[in-house]
Amino acid sequence: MKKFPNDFIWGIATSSYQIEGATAIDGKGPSIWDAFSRIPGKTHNGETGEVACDHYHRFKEDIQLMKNIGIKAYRFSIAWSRIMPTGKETINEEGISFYNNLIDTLIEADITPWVTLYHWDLPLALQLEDDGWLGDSMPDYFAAYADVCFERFGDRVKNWITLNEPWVVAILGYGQGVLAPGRISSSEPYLAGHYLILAHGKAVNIYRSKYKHQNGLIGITNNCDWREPLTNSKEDKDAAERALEFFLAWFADPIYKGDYPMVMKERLGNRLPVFSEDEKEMITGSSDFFGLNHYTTMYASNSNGIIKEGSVYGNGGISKDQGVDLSLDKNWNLTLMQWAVVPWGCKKLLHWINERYNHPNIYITENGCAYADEIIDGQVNDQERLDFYQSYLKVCNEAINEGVKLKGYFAWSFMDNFEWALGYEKRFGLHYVDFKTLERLPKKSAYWYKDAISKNSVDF
Ligand code: PNW
Repeated sequence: MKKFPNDFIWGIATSSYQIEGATAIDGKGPSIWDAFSRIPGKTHNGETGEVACDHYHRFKEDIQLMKNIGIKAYRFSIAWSRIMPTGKETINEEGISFYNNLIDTLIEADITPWVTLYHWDLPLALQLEDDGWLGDSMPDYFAAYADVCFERFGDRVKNWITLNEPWVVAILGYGQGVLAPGRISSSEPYLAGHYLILAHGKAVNIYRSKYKHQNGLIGITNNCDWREPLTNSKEDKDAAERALEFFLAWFADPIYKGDYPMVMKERLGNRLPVFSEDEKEMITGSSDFFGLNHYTTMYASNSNGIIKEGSVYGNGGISKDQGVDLSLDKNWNLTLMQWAVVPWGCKKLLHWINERYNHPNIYITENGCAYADEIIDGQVNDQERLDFYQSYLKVCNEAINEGVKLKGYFAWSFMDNFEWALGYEKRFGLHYVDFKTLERLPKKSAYWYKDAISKNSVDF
């Protein structure tokens, strides 16, 4: 019972802007994150991803570290502007070579590449020329970029994720303005979300029609926290359900059922765009698996829109639109992100997805935690992170035994990296990075993860 299925995928994840560095060499064009992070006040201490972990130059060493802990799958993202400097047409062969070398080195190390096409680093030219995700031409530009990736890398890459967390792009990038491009609006998130879904749909359409012979899988990764009703009242139960619909069903319903949840249509009126019949047909069933990034849980109660934040990012979405108040239990342990450690919330969310979307294959494409790690006597004794992984993987194991088709798990993250607006202070890695020398050091949790992988179990 405590073992994972034999084909369970044990992975680890990163993203391009958070680790690569080398932001302006070998022909790479600027992205919105290069621009945004240079605006004074937008990131912690003015930090940027200019050097980050310098993975661009150290990827071989990094793959060796992955190999050392027995990682079977590595999820990374492609920096769109590294291979298409303006986001359109012109291809930068030096950028293509970098990802070719990365992919080849992974395969030699017996590590399966899982490639995310878009993890937030939009080519700056597309922001300036086409209004970024508010532009109606974006789905076509994204699909054309995806086409280049399938053509150049698809002979070796068999697992594709179109978009990472469209909710974050829409809400934090276009609603709260805390992430690039930094816009603040109560209607733009829903427009951006709409074009993100269509972009995903178009890319999948190209993959399935033009690259069928590559025999790969393609899907999308959405993020969602669990929302637990604060009380047993019908109002609070409805509020928790509504919060999950505004969070996850916003993106997953169109992809699994062809349209936005009714509650969003009712509450948002004309701020929520409408899919045409052709678009509905294109997006329905457009994900081969359910990619889920999950970090935390909050209580939800019915409200008239008073915003109580429980997170450094404000992961509530637009509270007024939902009529939901969020809160934390004071007994819950918090990570450095102020995200509560609530493993049972993860299990409830897995069951919610299993039921609402008709038992899809699920991959947790991110789960992890930030703590203030320090090197003491040459070691990082991150017991809290180890406990976090053990407790979350334990409920994953239980969910599998209860019938949830959870097929794999990717720890966030392989190494400490640039945590967006929060800079380098929030350490999520299984490997410690000294951002002065760029030396990497496996933490205690990395050795634990290695054991879990080798025993295919978390109870030992
Ligand atoms: C994810 N929220 O971001 C991203 O995919 C990673 O790039 C990031 O490093 C990691 O999680 C940790 O933050 C999120 O507010 C950002 O709910 C914000 C939220 C969720 C995920």
